Amino acid sequence: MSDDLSRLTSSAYSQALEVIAAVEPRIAEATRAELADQRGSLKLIASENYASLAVLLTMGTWFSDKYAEGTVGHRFYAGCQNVDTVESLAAEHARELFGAEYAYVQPHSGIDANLVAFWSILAHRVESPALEKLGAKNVNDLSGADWESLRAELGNQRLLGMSLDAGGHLTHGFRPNISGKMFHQQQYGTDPVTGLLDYDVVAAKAREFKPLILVAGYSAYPRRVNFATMREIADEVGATLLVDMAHFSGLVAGKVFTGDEDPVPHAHVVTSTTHKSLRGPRGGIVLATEEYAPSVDRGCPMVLGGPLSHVMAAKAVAFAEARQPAFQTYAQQVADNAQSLAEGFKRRGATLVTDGTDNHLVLLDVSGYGLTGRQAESALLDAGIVTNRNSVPGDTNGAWYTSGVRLGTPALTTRGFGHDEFETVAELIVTVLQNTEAGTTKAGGPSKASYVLGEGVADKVKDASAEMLEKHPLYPGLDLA
Ligand code: DSN
Repeated sequence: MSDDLSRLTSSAYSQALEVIAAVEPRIAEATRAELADQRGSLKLIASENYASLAVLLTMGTWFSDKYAEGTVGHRFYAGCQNVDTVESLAAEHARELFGAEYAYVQPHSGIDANLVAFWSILAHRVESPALEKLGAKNVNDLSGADWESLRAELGNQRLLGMSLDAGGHLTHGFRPNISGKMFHQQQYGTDPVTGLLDYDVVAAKAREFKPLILVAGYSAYPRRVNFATMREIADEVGATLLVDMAHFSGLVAGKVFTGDEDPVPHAHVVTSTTHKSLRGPRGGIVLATEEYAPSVDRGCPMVLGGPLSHVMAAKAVAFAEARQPAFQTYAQQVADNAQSLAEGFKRRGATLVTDGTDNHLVLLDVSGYGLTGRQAESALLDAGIVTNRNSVPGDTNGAWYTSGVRLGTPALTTRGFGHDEFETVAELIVTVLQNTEAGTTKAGGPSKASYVLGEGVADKVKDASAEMLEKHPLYPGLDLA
């Protein structure tokens, strides 16, 4: 951004915050504080990033005020001509970016995108054939008995996905999530020794369970997936392959994952968030083949509330950014930096799930330091390092305390961190963990939450981070002082 534009943007933000402060000063204050916190800490949450100012600014407009349930040219409200422009453009950019036959840009989040995908697959694979058999045009034409039998059939389908502790997402059939309640679900894990996906085991499970939907994709698996093989497995058992690429869509867009590692040519339906490695606004998308397009298109109002038109506009801006060659350089750097981080840990004797990474994230098993994930996460936060605790395969500490910490490189790569900085990040994290001890409960027993961080460690680590953070400022030129 040129100096002139930076000055204008700073001034625009300062004035906008004054407008907000005139109504609710505490929100203006929290907004300033959030920028200061994000600027002053090492953000290593694998699912977070920093969207560009163009993306952020696009979200703050009057498109927020418009209702537009339905689809382009087919709305349940009048006056949607400008929303149509926005939605068409966002979908066009998404199709071009990912080489997809069809793109649906309305989902408000990744969970919403997965719900749209589930119901579109159910509509296409179960509802439509049932209606055809009964000679009905839509469900309203069905008699009470036929409707009840269709409802029972819709509720009797099977889904096979990756288990949460192996790195799958809670929407991939985890029992406490709606996906685990909507479907008869089973899950596949990873090899107990290597921590890697074993496609023969997935295939054997699929043959035995015969799912309607095979879900591939992950939130905390530090490796790439062969989607061509997953499609072969799906085809063999008659399943629809749904890939949730929420975490790694930036690496797909940036052409780091190509061929068998690119889900789009292999899956029937692909879902994603738009704010993680893809670096757009918070939201979701669904990509699909022409075959599934009509049922995905029914996402709103079947599953979703009215589209967030201001966010769809920001998606269009973010996708336009991701179509630039610079995004490919960024995505490659995200993967290279994850390698540097993993190597830095390994040299310092840390234990990594799967012994490394080949995507954007590293899953550190902290049990060797005598800590739970929760204790490690809290101690790191004290030292200005923002991470999230995460289960590791076979975790005995459960999903609340966990035994791991998940670390991702997308955000700090956006700030310009490279190999040397991630080497230092590994060093700082290991320093914190080596200097943290598990605490005790009030009654004096072992605690999974409390911890004691060695004196002076947090300040030492913060000083070392400050040097790197100052060298790679967040939103350089944006001065809100
Ligand atoms: N919250 C996202 C993540 O951190 O992976 C997924 O729900």
